[in-house]
Amino acid sequence: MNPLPRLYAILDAAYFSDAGGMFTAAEELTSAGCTLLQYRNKSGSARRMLDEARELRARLGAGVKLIMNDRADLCLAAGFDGLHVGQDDLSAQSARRILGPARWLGVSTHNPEQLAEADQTSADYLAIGPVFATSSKANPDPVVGLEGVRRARELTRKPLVAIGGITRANSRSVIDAGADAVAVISDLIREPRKSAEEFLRVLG
Ligand code: 3NM
Repeated sequence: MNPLPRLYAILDAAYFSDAGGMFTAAEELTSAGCTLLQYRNKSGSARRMLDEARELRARLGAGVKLIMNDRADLCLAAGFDGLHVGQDDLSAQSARRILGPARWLGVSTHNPEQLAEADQTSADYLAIGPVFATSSKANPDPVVGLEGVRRARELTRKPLVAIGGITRANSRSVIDAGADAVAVISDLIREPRKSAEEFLRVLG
């Protein structure tokens, strides 16, 4: 896989009152220069998720990498570039069997043990979090802090994505602690274009 861009935007359907708002946000993010987006929808039906994912694929150029959260079937059906799985989703091995070798596979981890285990899989990148307190995830794991990012960096040579409570104000410290990229939900929502531009400026 190519090196990860520094900014990994997550479009969480729960933050948008309608799909149109999410599509507009996606277009603003990509026009600001964001090239990696994840579609996350923890409550929608499969049919609705596929419709929304296909619309994102159709609207965003081929230069934008689209990652599906959790659902390998919808990743393939929507023509997405990769899949992101958590600790309670398909295992990396099962996901890889469905995805094939070319699509990206990311795995969420929340402590050194999970990270070391995921490092042994065919995952293309690993995520560590929550780095800081977050209100975007139900029942988040304990905060790992910048120290958790440093520790994760020591444990893997795979590209490392930090997630959880990351903002324009603290993102540089997360990269300096060893993350290759930051994944962000809430600090991109209010003004997607402006926020993405500012993230890319501080992370550049
Ligand atoms: N996963 P925000 S934290 C989706 O720890 C997600 O793996 C996490 O949202 C993890 O940028 C998180 O608004 C929420 O804090 C990230």
